[in-house]
Amino acid sequence: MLKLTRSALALVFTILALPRAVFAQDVALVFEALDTNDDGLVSLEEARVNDFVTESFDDADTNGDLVISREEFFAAYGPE
Ligand SMILES: [Ca+2]
Ligand SMILES: [Ca+2]
Repeated sequence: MLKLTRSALALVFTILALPRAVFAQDVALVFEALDTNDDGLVSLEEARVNDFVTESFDDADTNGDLVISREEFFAAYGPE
């Protein structure tokens, strides 16, 4: 069980470590991977696994409610 969890985490980490350009192409996938509790929002706690999102969290959270909604996430990280 622990072993399975570890490989699942490793997979998610690989997805989340994608460079910025690739990140934009798979933004929906990254959002799903970050939203570990599936509430449709990425909290600062959930964002912590990705340095890029953590660093830009305040900019992405445009309404300042300390979570990034799907709309905010796509606006911040999606393709132009
Ligand atoms: Ca969440
Ligand atoms: Ca927000």
